[in-house]
Amino acid sequence: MAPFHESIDAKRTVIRAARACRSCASHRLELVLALGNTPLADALRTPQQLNENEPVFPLDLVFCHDCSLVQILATVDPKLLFGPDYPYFSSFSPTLLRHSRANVMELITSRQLDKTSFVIELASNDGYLLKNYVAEDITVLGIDPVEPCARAATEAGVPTVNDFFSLVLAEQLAQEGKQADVIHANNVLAHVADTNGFVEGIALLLKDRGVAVIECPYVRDLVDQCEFDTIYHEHLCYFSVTSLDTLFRRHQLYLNDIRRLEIHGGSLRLYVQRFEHVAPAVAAMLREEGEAGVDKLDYYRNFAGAVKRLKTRLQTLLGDLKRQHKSIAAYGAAAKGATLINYAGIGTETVDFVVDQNVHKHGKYMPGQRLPIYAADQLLQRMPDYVLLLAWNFFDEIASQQRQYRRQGGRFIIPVPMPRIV
Ligand code: DWN
Repeated sequence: MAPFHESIDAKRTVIRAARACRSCASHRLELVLALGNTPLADALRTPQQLNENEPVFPLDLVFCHDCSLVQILATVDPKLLFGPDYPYFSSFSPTLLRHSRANVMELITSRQLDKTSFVIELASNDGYLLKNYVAEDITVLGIDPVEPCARAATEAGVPTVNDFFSLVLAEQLAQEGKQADVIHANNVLAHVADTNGFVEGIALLLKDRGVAVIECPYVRDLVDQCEFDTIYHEHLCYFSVTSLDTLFRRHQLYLNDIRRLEIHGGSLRLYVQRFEHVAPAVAAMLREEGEAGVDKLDYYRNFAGAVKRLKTRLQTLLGDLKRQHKSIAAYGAAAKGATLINYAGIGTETVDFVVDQNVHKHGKYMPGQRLPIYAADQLLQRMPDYVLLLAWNFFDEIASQQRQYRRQGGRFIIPVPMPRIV
């Protein structure tokens, strides 16, 4: 494994190490899981960077005793996390495209959106979701800080502001009269350094009867399914309904409806509005969380142990296969994959290469372990005996796509919630 080095500027790029809750500012934070000094999960290495120092940052998951928000302590500069080399383009996941289109079409019907409506998406990526509104002649505005994503969206016909969403930008848009009937914010609320400013900005940009439709990973799936690999520096918060409800009410926003989703290993879809009209589904989930103790530290006490057991089981499984002289590759140069391989120390001595359909990742190397990344067709070309599924959240899609690999005897290793061969 390539040496980790505390890069000379690492300290300057941690913009917040204070031990205060990101939501309620409480100092009553308790450690749940320490994953150690870890490279940035989406900071793929180019061939030229292989001999350079790779910045690593502490990855410590803590629980707030006052508002029950689970979060990491370090905040890495967003400009470093979501710079021009950020490799994640949503449109490379067909499952995500279908999921997003269904969400849009349902909202167009349920909210009777038409040519007079206005829809904003925060972290709109490459226009993967908003393009569905454009096709229905509904006016949209994307906001995304990653220049290549914003460019791809604009080229796809989705007007996009290339910037981070913030309270300042929200104030500017509101002054321009750009309040929205619908605001989408998928997999971004957990990513922002200024959690309260982000939510306040949503409140400012929503029309009185508008709705913010927000998707984020659900902390119960993280804990119950041992999805520790979804912990990385881009994900600052790990939300429960309890912590979300507290956060929104602080800004006179109300979690009026909710859905549990399978996407990304288990997520929540939140329907947030400026008036209170809470559906029974929200009350039920809040009650269930209270009964399960999600708002208490005890609920998280066994998580670290479960993660360590998963790591040992995976290391043993892979070690046994290597002792049998089996060849192993991996599928999905995913951010979660970087957490998994670096925490479990899975390097090129075990995994020969990773494949991915995202062309922007080809020819690069996974952070830390520096596994080479190739196009997905290399699985059939090279026929490894086993493939560690780093993008396990898309198993159905990938298994279907790789039917021929499996027909020819290839087997997948699914790492969570417990490593198993299928
Ligand atoms: O929050 C985030 C989640 C939503 O997406 C971001 N901060 C970063 C990113 O996390 P991730 O990289 O773990 O997400 P995915 O979408 O689980 O990554 C899947 C990877 O697998 C992508 O690189 C695309 C690739 N893929 C593929 O090669 N073939 C995906 C599918 C469905 C496929 O068929």
